[in-house]
Amino acid sequence: MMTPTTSTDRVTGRSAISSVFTVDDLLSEAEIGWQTRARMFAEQRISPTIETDFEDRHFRSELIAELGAGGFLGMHITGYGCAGAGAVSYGLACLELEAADSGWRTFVSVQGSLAMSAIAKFGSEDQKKTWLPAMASGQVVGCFALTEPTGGSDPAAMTTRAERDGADWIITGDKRWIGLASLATIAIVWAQTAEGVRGFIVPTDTPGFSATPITNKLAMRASIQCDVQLDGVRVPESARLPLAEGLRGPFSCLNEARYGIIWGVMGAARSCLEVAVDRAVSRDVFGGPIGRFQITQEKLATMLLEYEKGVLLALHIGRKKEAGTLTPAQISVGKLNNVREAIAIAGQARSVLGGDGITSDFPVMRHMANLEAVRTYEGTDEIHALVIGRALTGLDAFK
Ligand code: TGC
Repeated sequence: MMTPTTSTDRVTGRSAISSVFTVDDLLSEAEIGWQTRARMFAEQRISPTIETDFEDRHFRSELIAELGAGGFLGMHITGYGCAGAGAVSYGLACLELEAADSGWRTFVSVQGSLAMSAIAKFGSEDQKKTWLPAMASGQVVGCFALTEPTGGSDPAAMTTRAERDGADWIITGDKRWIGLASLATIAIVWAQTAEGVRGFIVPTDTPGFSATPITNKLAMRASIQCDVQLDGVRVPESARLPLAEGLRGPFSCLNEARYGIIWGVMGAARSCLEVAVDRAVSRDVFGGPIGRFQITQEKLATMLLEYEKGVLLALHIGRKKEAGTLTPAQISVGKLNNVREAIAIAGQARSVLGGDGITSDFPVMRHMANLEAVRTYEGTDEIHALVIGRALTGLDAFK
């Protein structure tokens, strides 16, 4: 039986942080319950081995069924075996998982926000019944094949094509950075067709489908990202997502994943801040704890400010999502700000730790590396800045 290691400091971590800042009083009991369960899972099942998993490039797939049993896979989807939790509950779970490692929050994002959301939003009733319950339990893993090797920022330029051949479709093309593809049972593949972009549920054992893990990553080493080849992959019309028409389809799924990132990266930031506070009082320099120096305290205060603002921003965005009023530009505000500030917090934490900060004795360098990947996927800083710029000016500056 798992027991929580803390009972009163759910969002903010240790008491030194929560004594300055807590948002628990803005959360419901149900939300706190989801967060507590995610925290227990992260602390007890992910954290004990994460440094060696990261070092060894090892994704512990045996945890997938446990995440499913905990209700964390597609937890924001209602029906079809999914938990039907609110957006804030989902965000809090993302925060706790990413406090352990971005790779595990990414797994939950790819499975729930991308692959399962694509089916829930755009699938037929048959497709939902076939796939969603099995994906919610973790029995079936899905991946989301959108990005291509020439770059991920401009999906409108995708070269993967699906051509009609009688009652079937033949899909050909290359995808890159596709999370989980080598262990997935199905891939949601986005391809250009004569009628525009369409999505397909492709069983990964279909002849012509292959996935090769990218092994030379210096970030996200405890998770899997792949190159995918589709070489004349034949699927029936029943594999097409009937309600997905144009790029609005994959972009709607990216909105879901970007939302989870807004919360998740604050978990990585909290982990770094906790370590920095600990070391500020336990690491002696010039005859006493480094935390007695004003520069160190200024660093800790700056980290806390940005962490606190990031959590409040995530909560505000979460409430807007629950109200059904959240816009893509608001998601860009959250993703750009929170990833940027999480990276800054990790950098400040690293400096408080001195040379120890670059070792795996502490999680900080691992979080820093992971956050660089998170900064790049689901829309780079530059893309989100331009989405915000367009919302402010009405002018499109992408090309
Ligand atoms: P444009 O091409 O003109 O618009 C196409 C249609 O899409 C609509 N749209 C959106 N709909 C919902 N949510 C959004 N956020 C949307 N953004 C655009 C748009 O209204 C239009 O609809 P319609 O019906 O009029 O045709 O595109 P745009 O000018 O609106 O957007 C340009 C830009 C640069 C913002 C967009 O291309 C973009 O977001 N690029 C970044 C893509 C990105 O994030 N790629 C990384 C994905 S990460 C990944 O694939 C790996 S999966 C994770 C893993 O496996 O680990």
